Amino acid sequence: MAAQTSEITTYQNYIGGEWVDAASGETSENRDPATGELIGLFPRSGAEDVNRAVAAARKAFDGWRLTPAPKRGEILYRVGQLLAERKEEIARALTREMGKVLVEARGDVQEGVDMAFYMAGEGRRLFGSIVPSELPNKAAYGVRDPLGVVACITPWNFPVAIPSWKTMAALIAGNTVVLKPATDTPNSARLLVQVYADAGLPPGVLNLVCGTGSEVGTPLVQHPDVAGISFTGSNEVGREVNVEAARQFKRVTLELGGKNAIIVMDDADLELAVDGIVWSAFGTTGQRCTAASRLIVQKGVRAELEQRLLERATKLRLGPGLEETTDVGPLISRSQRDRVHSYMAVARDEGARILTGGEIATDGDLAQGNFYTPTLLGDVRPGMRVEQEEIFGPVLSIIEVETLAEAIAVNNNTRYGLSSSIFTNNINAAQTAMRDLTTGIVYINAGTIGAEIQLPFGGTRGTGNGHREAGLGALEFFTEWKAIYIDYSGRLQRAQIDA
Ligand code: UN1
Repeated sequence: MAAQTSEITTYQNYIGGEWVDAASGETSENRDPATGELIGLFPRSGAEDVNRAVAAARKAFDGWRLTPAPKRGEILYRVGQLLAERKEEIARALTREMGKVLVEARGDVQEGVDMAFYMAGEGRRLFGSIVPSELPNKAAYGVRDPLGVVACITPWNFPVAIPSWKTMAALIAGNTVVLKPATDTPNSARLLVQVYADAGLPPGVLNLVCGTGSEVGTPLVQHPDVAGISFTGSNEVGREVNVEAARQFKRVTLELGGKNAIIVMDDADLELAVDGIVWSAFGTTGQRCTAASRLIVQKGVRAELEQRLLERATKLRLGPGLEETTDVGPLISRSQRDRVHSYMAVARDEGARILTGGEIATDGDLAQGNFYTPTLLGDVRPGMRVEQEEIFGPVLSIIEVETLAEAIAVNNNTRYGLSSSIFTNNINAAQTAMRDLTTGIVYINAGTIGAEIQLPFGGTRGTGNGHREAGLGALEFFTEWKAIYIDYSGRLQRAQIDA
């Protein structure tokens, strides 16, 4: 599975139940975003590896499809147990590779555990539908069939949770899988795949191919034997995936980010709101699709809330996620850090004010990593780029509004629609918000992050293409309905024609 030279470990793909090098023998470096240290070398795979993985998944499909779903579920239960046992070890590796603070990395793995148990239970349900026939002595029911071989293309910000969401839902439904993890986080995916292998998943049912989007993702999406694609990542790449897949009428689910807002009304519990805002805006260094990057605040409490946030934001401690004292870890990469920073000039040009932060953090050891100071932007108005574009960093834009109706309109007016929240103690305002906020997820008196796996996850508008992950929504995506009619009358009965 891994070859160790003096210090550098070289890791492999997992195809047909075996750990193997990329066909080309090439590798790419994987570095710790907090320290710049080399974690290991991972396969730089290409079309040849994709072909092998898809062939292995195709070969395994009939065996897996015909394995009773409760038995598939038993393997997922073991996956859940092993993930729970290895939680600390995997969380540490995840933090080292992705940067999020350890307490959040544990949550990331826990989300995999939760999904394993949830989907394992679905192995004894996978409900279809039984309906009466319009004709006598005839039965009618609908069952769920797997799609076949599916591709799961996953991002770096939830390197265990999101591969778990996708693969577990796909597998319980009887699909076989090729998993392509983000180039920045192959190690977390490798550890997850090892858990599957140790839990007894048959060879070829789940395959891991590491590499870039253009070298692995594209041939995977284009492969004629891949029936469905579940993709989480950027808007731009999601569009390409969708267009490519459309050429072959493939089913695609896309999760492409957000520009999520927290609304705070004059009557809100401000202390609670501050906790929710800091957690949602700066947790995971703002690198969640669900992160709050806008605060829409009613006029009466704007100044006070801003002041309280300023106090909290300036106290946040930057550092490696493995250190207990760290509140905010690094950004994933230099290029991401620079991209976040480029928004400061944009903000200034448009007339926003940097209340705190707005700088690349370079004090002492921070210079080795990709750290960015938690940033509050004041005087932001609807329509500004910092109010509309996903920044994916620790940057919160503060927008003042007069009324609930205005707050809801500002929230809804972006190209994304993933998560939103409102802090209020007015039941009518909360009820109105639940009805009128047009995001896929809505929170009352909580921040925008922290969705639980038993409900559908996803959003409206540019956040996706209408599908949902997690909960039962995931099974809708990973199964094909088959309607079955059984005529036991012994004669020809014509629907719609015979009385
Ligand atoms: C993501 O950022 O893509 O709701 C996933 C949350 C997490 C999942 C986020 N449970 O914040």
